[in-house]
Amino acid sequence: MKKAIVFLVILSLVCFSVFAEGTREKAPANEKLVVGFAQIGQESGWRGAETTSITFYAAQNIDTIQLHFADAQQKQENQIKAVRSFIQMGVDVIGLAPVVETGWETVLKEAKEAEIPVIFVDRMANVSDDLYASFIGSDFVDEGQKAAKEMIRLLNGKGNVVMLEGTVGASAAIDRQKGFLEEIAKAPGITIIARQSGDFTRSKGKEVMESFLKSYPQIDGAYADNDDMMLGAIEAIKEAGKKSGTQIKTVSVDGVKGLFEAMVAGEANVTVECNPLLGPQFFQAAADLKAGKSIPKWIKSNEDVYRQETAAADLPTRLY
Ligand code: GYE
Repeated sequence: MKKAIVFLVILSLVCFSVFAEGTREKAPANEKLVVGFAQIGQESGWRGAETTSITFYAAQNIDTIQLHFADAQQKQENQIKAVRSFIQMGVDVIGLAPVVETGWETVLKEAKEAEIPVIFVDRMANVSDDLYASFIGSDFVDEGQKAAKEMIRLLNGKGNVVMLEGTVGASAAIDRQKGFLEEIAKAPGITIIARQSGDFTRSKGKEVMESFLKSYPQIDGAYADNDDMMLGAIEAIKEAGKKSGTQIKTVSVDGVKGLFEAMVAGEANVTVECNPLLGPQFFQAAADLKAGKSIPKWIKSNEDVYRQETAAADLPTRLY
């Protein structure tokens, strides 16, 4: 609720900057960096942190940045519409967090024809190099590998593991699973007994875990492509009368505060960090592109692994 209010306040500041055009003293419109951002939705705490990072940065730099922000409610068709509207507006740069990897060629060719560079933020799309300027985000395969190493350690290389998977077709889900499965295969004593998508949300994570618990009497470990699904899964485990963090070990990705709280409570074991605070890097890259500078094709985030043992000390330092 508090997060939603903060988000609305920031959004209204950004909208104000858009609607206040012409009424305030400012640099001529063409001197401002005009950016369109096609966000996925509000499916997770991570996503909320990313949106706040972007809208807050724009609000803080209202004299030099004009942001048009669209929330696609997790639907690719809405993101495509948003990108098209940014092209029509003639923005300087488009930021796109592609909900899934495929299906972007047509709209990205339209952006290219209009000579508007596109930066992928946090998720990748499966397109040729000439259709995007840069990808700002994490190495998801590496995150999956780190998660698997933690799971192998927690289970001493032995046991039944279930996987709660992110949105089907999303790069963050596909690559984390790839890394996780590659690495977990190195522990022949571990069996993946079930895999299902919980669409990166807490409510679906809970539903998926409920069905796993009904079907499989012996689950030793649960891996989730994001913390929100794990938080839902933890509720399901508790309601089923089992103990997460001890009877069922947990490893998930993101590093949101809620998961640190669950670790402090002894109900979760590990989170692999994925940094959502991409606003500053995104606007810097957009400004560089507007200034005609070249930027790296992949601007990578630095990330850590956090365990239950240090969670209480780490929690106050967490920014999202
Ligand atoms: O891990 C998840 C979110 O694309 C990296 O999307 C992002 C993922 C993140 O919904 O929580």
